[in-house]
Parts: sequence; structure tokens; C-alpha cells
Amino acid sequence: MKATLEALGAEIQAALDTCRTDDDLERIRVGYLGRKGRLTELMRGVGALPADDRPVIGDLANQLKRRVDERIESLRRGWEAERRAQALANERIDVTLPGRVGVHGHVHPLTVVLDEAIGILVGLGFSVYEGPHIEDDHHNFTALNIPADHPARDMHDTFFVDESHVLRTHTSPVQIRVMENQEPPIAALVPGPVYRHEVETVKNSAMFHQIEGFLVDRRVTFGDLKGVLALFVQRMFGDDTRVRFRPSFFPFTEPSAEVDISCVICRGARRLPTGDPCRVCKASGWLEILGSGLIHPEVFLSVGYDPEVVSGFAFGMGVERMAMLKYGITDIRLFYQNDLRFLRQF
Ligand code: 2NM
Repeated sequence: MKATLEALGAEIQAALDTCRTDDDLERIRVGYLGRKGRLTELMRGVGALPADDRPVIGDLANQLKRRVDERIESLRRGWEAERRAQALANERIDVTLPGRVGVHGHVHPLTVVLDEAIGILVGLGFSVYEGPHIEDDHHNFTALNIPADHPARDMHDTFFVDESHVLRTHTSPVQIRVMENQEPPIAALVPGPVYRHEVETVKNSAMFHQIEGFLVDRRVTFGDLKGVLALFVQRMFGDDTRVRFRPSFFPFTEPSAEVDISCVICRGARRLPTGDPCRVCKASGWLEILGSGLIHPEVFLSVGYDPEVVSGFAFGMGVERMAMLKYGITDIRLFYQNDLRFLRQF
């Protein structure tokens, strides 16, 4: 009996030595110490032994059971401790690291330029107005001295909503509305989207943004226009920016002028430092940036002002064009595609 106990003890020991998992451990426990376990059965047999052997064998069996219980318990605890240590190591966080900052959006590059231009002109005393994007023919054309047979009304330029309504082709109709509703002196600014029926290319979008401004008072001169616009472009593109006024034509101004600024890339030198001709200004040294002029007497008549008493200047510029020049962007469509790789650069 003693030998049987010792053999069983060695067998259990060996089984526990190779045991690696909780499941195996439980199988071993049940197999030896469970209700029908081999050590349990053996201990049941102790009562049937001769009285002299009983205490010794019983004692040995109890000792073995205790040792096995303890070994099983210690294996279990050891593994549990290992798992905990592993989990703590895996889930360790460095509380001294700075927190993760969430992804923030930011102002669209067109809005940056729009806000900057508006800021400069508001600083000069202009007030901002907005108006309808769907305009009637009178405000978009007739009141601006663009009569019914004028080429600017051509189907190719204008999106018609119905016979007498269009998507505004410029923001000038809002200026007509401002003049209809108040008396001079007025200095107004009208930013916003405009629509042209055009094939979309790197240069053209059927929707783009304009800022137009006008000032009406007594004795407003072309000199006032030059002063305001020169100051504006210098604030917008840098103090060393030169300005050039070129005679032009608009139905709603007379005289009219295009305003050029010295090229933002070659600074008017026409060549790059490498000696290559500047491609942005096509080696002319100048970039067209604004249209302007003194408001046509017919425009004043259509809003009920007396052109003998008041005079004024007006100007208009494309926001996309300014943003493209300022940031060196070569495809206007990038502004509208919401490609984050593009937008994140500003
Ligand atoms: C331009 C160029 C020249 C202009 C004229 C007027 C109004 F309503 F006062 F007659 N608004 N805007 C104007 C003049 C716009 O954009 C290139």
C-alpha cells in the first residue's frame, strides 16, 4: 500500500510538472482528487486496512493529498499572477505624454482670402451687403446699362432660371439694390458667389466668387478710385506691389480701367532668378487683378440718382484668382473638390 501511494505521488508530481494550462490542471485535480479520483478512491480503501497499518498509511495519504492540493493551488496562483503582470505590462500607459489633440477643421482658403480682402476694405470705411443669387433681368443686366441685345446676355454666359430670371453673373445687381434703397454717400462691398455658363477648366469654374465695391458721393473722382485700389492691393499683396491702370470697357462704368499689379512671382522682373521667363505673368511683369471705373450715368439714372449731382467709382475682383496668385495654385477646381490633401496646406 505504501509503495502504491508513493508510485501515485510520483505520477501526480510528473503530471503536474508538464501541466501548462488551467484546463489541464483541472483535469488532473478531478482525476486524482475528485469524487472518483484515484487518490480519493485509494483513501477510501484505508478503512479496510489492518488496524496497525491504518494510521501510518492514512497519514501518508493525507500528506500526499495536502501536497497535491497545495501544488495545484500554487500553480494556479502563479499563472494568475503571471497573467496579471502581463496585462499590466501590455496596458501600461505613459501618463506624462501630452494628450492627443482632436482633428480640427479650419477656414477654407477662399474664405481666408475673402475675409482678408473684406477686412482691408471695411477698414477703409466700406460696409458689407449680400443679396439674392437668383436675380431678375433688370437688376442683373438692364439697370447696369446692359441692354437686351448686349452680348453679355448671350446664352453662353448666363444660366437662365426662366425668361426673366438668371443666376446672377456678377454681384453688381446687389449694388443696384443698395442704391435703390439708400441715398449717397454710400461705400458698399458685395462679396459672394456668381455663376457663368462656361466650360470648366483649370482657369474657369461655372461658379466662382467675386468681391465688388462701389462708392457714391458728390465729387468722387478717378483719383479716389486709384487711391483706394492702390492701397488695397498693397495691403493684400505686399507694400512693394506696383499698380497699373489700363483703359478698358465695361457697360456700367465710364471711363473703365483694368487694374494690374506687378507680378507676385517675379515681382515685375519678368524673369525668375534662374533666368527663365516667368510663366505666371507670361513674362510681362504684370498680372490683371481687378476691373474698375467711374459709375456710368445710365446706372445712376436707373436707380433714381442725378448723375449731375453724384458721382462714384466701382470695382470688381475674382476671389479665386486672388487666392490662386497668393498661394500659387494652378487649378481653380481644387477649391471645390474638398480634397483634404489640398485643404490641409492652408
Ligand atoms: C467690375 C468692374 C467695373 C461694378 C459697377 C457696379 C455698379 F453697380 F456700381 F455699377 N458694380 N460693380 C464694376 C465695375 C464691376 O467688375 C469687374
